[in-house]
Amino acid sequence: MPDLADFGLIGLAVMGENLALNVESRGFRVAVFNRTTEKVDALLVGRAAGKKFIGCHSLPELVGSLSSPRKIMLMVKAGPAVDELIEQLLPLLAPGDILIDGGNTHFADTERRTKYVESKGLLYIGTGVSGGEEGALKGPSLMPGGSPAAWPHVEKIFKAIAAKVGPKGDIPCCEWVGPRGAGHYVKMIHNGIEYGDMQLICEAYFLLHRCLGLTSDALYEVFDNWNQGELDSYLIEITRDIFSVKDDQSGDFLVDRILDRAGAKGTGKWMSQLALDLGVPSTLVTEAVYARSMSAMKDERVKASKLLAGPRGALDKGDRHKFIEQVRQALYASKICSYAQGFVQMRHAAEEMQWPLDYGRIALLWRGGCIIRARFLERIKEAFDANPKLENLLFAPYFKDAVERAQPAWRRVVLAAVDLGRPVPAFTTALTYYDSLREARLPHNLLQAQRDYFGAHEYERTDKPGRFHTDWLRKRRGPG
Ligand code: 2AM
Repeated sequence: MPDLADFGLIGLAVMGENLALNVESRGFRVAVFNRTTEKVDALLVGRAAGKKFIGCHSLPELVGSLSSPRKIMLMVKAGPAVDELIEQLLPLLAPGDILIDGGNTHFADTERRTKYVESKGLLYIGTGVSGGEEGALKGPSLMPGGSPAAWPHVEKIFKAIAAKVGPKGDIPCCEWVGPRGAGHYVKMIHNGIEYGDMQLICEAYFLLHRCLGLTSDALYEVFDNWNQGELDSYLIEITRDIFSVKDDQSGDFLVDRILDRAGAKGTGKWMSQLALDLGVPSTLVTEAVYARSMSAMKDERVKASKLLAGPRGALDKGDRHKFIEQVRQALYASKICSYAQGFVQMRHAAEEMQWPLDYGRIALLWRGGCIIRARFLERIKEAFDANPKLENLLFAPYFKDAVERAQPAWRRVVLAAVDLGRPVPAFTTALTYYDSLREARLPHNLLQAQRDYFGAHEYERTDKPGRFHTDWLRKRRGPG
């Protein structure tokens, strides 16, 4: 039956609609459904007019218009809507059919749903989709995980719609990530790294703007310059562009008119919560989430700015070029620590969840399409190619050398910020991470003594194996 569709898509909000148009544009016939069916009709007479679309007004109609095995992608609000749709679809589908969730889903839900859908004889994919509205339409980064048997059936379509990179522009930013929730976990790490990158860029801006007095015109030049070198990335590029946009009404630079109160949709928080659960220090994403929380406390900050004393310094303009270069280096070194933390968290999660992840290939998935796309991701791939068991990116020669080179400038910038009373939580926590990692002996010998003193938690010794308890009260020096 030549008229059956190759791919079904449910949920025609902006991301879903753009993704459906993307699939169709690569030569596939697409069947679409949306709960509010007016959206289906609007799409069919609008952007999809004259294209290979089948508009459906019910789930049975959608299922009936798909070739076998059916591939149905859900682009609906993450959470109960996905479970509801799975329940409605299961009785309509046949063994071997494939359900795909492309939403911003918590990985644990995808773990559970993969097992559930497989228990019903069907296949399931939870895929990260990054790149926003434009990425969805022109080529996102795709991070699919779930039932391995589903992959050969969707690989062609997924790779066709994904962003392409490489010298010939033919390498798709899409590879099978791993079983069950692995794809959504990797997408969450991507988003957490994005939080860190954005916070680091904001701290660089803050220092240059507030301490050095650079205006948007000058900041445009600085970011344009940074984008030519090792910081070359989408986020640096759009930051540069932001500094060129004026407010229509006032004629001022628009960024200066924007309220400094940030929102968040929650994936950064998930990464931070899961890092705590795993016991791994993903401090950059955590500081980035807290920094957004601080930003949201606008009223308290305005009050405190009049109440609490402290330096509010500026830098000597004479050192301008030197300071700009120091901030660039601090940003690069901090960014490396942030990615190191993200990959460490992924490795620990993969061990716990028993996902065989290929970290080099994951880095390549982020080279195009997505928000953190950057030149330096190739270096991460090379580091994992050289040592697939790499414990920390900072141990790879390229990153070790880069951070060592940037280190004097990085320390100067953190010192300057502390001195001038300007908060740079991500720069600071990155440096603390680096210094903690370098410390073969931390002060937690004392902490273990404290825990044993008040709670008999026992301690280990440096000179012999076993667990020990001391009666600290009896042995301590008496008062006076
Ligand atoms: P709607 O247009 O009918 O609201 C983003 O919210 C997308 O998810 C929209 O396409 C929305 O459909 C869809 N959506 C949200 N909750 C849903 C549910 N419980 N069942 C089906 N679609 C849902």
